[in-house]
Amino acid sequence: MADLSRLYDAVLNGDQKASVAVTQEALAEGVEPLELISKYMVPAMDEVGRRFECEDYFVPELLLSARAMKGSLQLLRPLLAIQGVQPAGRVAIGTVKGDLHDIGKNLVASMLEGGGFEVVDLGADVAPEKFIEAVKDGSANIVCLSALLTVTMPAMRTTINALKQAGLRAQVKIMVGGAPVTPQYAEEIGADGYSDSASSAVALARDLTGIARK
Ligand code: B12
Repeated sequence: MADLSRLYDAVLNGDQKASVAVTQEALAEGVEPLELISKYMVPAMDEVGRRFECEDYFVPELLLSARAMKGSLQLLRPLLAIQGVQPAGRVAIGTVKGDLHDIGKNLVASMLEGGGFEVVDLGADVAPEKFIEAVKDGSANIVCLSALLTVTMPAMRTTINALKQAGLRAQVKIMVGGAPVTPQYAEEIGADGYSDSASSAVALARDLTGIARK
């Protein structure tokens, strides 16, 4: 049986080779992808954040940990998607302008795909106009906004206001999330919903689109 604490250590130490190897081993042994993400990878990133805060880690360490996390997620992402389900809705997702953090956003995108939603991933540092275009082009009925920095949270409000000004607000549900975002903030900026994790994001998207929870 693979020692899964090695996955935690690999992400914490920014060792992509090790994180990919343990992920492969664990999958071969039938460990659930979600267990790897929620019990080992996300807690490791939380610890990375704590170390960064007390200046034990600096930006290069953050980058290495992010790279290790992404290496494993690349293997897990396809497994989070389930087959043969009618699209439950179309989602346009992105990290807001000025913000480069995309790990949480990618996780939410994968989980929504796994939950049967069609997802258009606009990437990170996404200007409001790009969300508007995506809603117009692909008639997304859900827009998901992610922000990890307190200084980029206001870009969520700007994006929502831009959708209003473009006359598109009524046709989409808007979900927001990211570590510094709170339910109160979501309400204040006029979003339809907030969730603090990728798995609860699926339940929220289902609630907002009127699809019964599974
Ligand atoms: C990795 C990382 C980086 C990497 C990002 C790599 C990448 N490709 O994403 C790099 C090195 C680039 C980086 C840069 C910076 N970072 Co940084 N970073 C982090 C770190 C350690 C982890 C973030 C992460 O990936 N978490 C794991 C994921 C899974 O969690 P998550 O993003 O919160 O997502 C979950 C939920 O929030 C939710 N969710 C997320 N989005 C959405 C969206 C919707 C719609 C919903 C419903 C849910 C949802 O679901 C997700 C999955 O469960 C955090 C610390 C932390 N613990 O958060 C700091 C942190 C976010 N960074 C910080 C800072 C200060 C910076 C820099 C300014 C550093 C610098 N001096 O240059 C730059 C800013 C660059 C920029 N313009 O964006 C601060 C932010 C402080 C603040 N409150 O503003 C933090 C909190 C570190 C700290 N403790 O000080 N960073």
